[in-house]
This record gives sequence, structure tokens and C-alpha cells, in this order.
Amino acid sequence: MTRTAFVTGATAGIGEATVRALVAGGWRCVATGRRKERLGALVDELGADKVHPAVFDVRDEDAMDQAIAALPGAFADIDLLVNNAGLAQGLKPAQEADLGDWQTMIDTNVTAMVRLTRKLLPKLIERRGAIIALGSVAGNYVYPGGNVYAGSKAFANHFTLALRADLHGTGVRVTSIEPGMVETEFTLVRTGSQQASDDLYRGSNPMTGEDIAMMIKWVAELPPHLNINRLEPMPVNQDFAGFRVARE
Ligand code: NDP
Ligand code: 8X3
Repeated sequence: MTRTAFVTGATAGIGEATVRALVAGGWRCVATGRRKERLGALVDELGADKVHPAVFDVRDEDAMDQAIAALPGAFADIDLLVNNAGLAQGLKPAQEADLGDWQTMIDTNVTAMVRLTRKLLPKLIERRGAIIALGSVAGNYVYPGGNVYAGSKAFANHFTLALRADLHGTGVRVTSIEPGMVETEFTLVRTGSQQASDDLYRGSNPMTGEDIAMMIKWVAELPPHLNINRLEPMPVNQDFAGFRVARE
């Protein structure tokens, strides 16, 4: 039987690669994002029977409700929620950061994620489905300028683990994937600069959206008695050593 995934943030990076990987494995996908033309291109590439485009801003609750209510029958029985839509904005220290950027990250990475999860939980329980969420190493090891992004991802990492406790006995599987550096549009969005993005990734052999998509697909397709609680993949060339000492 064909299974259905609801993948947020499928217009770029990890989400887009996840839709491709899941469809290649025989899944149907609801693909969400604000950029309608990109979702249209995915439908053209993979087929309208495989991909349903749901164009909405995850911060807009009415639009989220409408997108869920408008799911065609073939896409309505969701077996897997991939909580992927998210972003960082800015790298300034907290004392100089823009409050609007902070609000955007909280609204997207925290509020929208928990809201969508709550709305889809009854269906996921009914179908003994699965939730896979994109947290981040930024939620486990802080770095300068990470501030609210790091906080939002610590929330994501922990909320996802907490879901596992609440879903005890339901058969619903829950996994937090907490990657290090993945070359996507993430740094372009964070800095507004293609140059800054190219400079960060150059020579580092970072992970790709396809690498993470491969892990998401693997987790999703494990036998139903197995649950991966958390995964923390990194490129070999990145590590988590970061202690600093300021000298007077
Ligand atoms: P990209 O910028 O390439 O993709 C982000 C996706 O999120 C886009 O599809 C974008 O769609 C969507 N999105 C962002 N804001 C909204 C919104 N308000 N409404 C709807 N969709 C939205 O980044 P990544 O693929 O790298 O990031 C995916 C997830 O992985 C994020 O949660 C990120 O925090 C996490 N992550 C990324 C890492 C990295 O190094 N790249 C490492 C660890 C975690 P659109 O703009 O069309 O709306
Ligand atoms: C994205 C990874 O290290 O750039 O979550 O914060 S990092």
C-alpha cells in the first residue's frame, strides 16, 4: 500500500530532497512551502499522482488549516509528518540582534512546528504513523550568534523527544534528526548573501540535502517495531569543539 508523507519546506534543500527520495521509494508526498512555482516544478517532475503541492506560510494558522482541509483524498491519510520548514535569520550577537528576526525564527521553527504537529496528531495516531523533525546541532552545542536559532532548535530537539513520551503505546514513531552543516539555501537565507554562503561551505565538504533525505527515508522505512530516537549527523570536516577563553 502506498504511504503518504507531509513534508514541510519542500521548495529547497533538505525538504525538496526528501520529497524526491520518498517518491523514488514509492511514497506519495504533500509538499509544502511558500514558493508556488518551485512546488509546481516538483509536481511536473515527479507527477501529480505522487506530489500534492500545498502552498502556504507555516506561520499563518488559517492558511495551514485550509491546506489540511483541502488535501485530496489520495493525500489525506498521512502516515509520516516531516517537520522540516525552518530558518535562521542573522548571526549578530544577542545584544545587537534584530527582534524581528528573532520573532520570525520563533514563529516558524517553534510555533508553526508545534501547531502543525498538534493538528496532524489524531491522523498519525489513527494510522500508527511517524514524525521526523529537523532539529539541529545548534540546539545541542551553542556558537556565537546562534542565540535564538540555537534556542529554537533546542526546543525542536526536545519537543520531538517529548512527543515520543506522550505517544507511548500508540505505535507512532518519533525521531529527532539534528544535523550539522548541510549545504542548502540555509546560509543564503540567514545572511542574505550568496558570497557568505559560498565562503562558509567552500572546501568543507559539507553534507547535502540528499544525505539527510537518505537518513529520513531510512528512518521512515524501518520495520514498525523500531524507533530511532535521535540522529546527529555531521560532515567529517566539522566537529563540536568550541570552548573559548577571554583574557583580560
Ligand atoms: P533551506 O533554506 O534550503 O529550506 C528551508 C525550507 O523551509 C524551504 O522550503 C522554505 O520554503 C521553508 N520555509 C521557511 N520558512 C517558511 C515559512 N514561513 N512558511 C513555509 N515554509 C517555510 O534550508 P534547509 O533545507 O537547510 O533547512 C531545512 C531544515 O533543516 C530547517 O528546519 C533547518 O533549521 C534545519 N537544519 C538545517 C541545517 C543546515 O545546515 N542547512 C542543519 C541542521 C538543521 P519557502 O521559502 O518556499 O517558504
Ligand atoms: C544549522 C546548522 O551549525 O549552521 O542548523 O547552526 S548550524
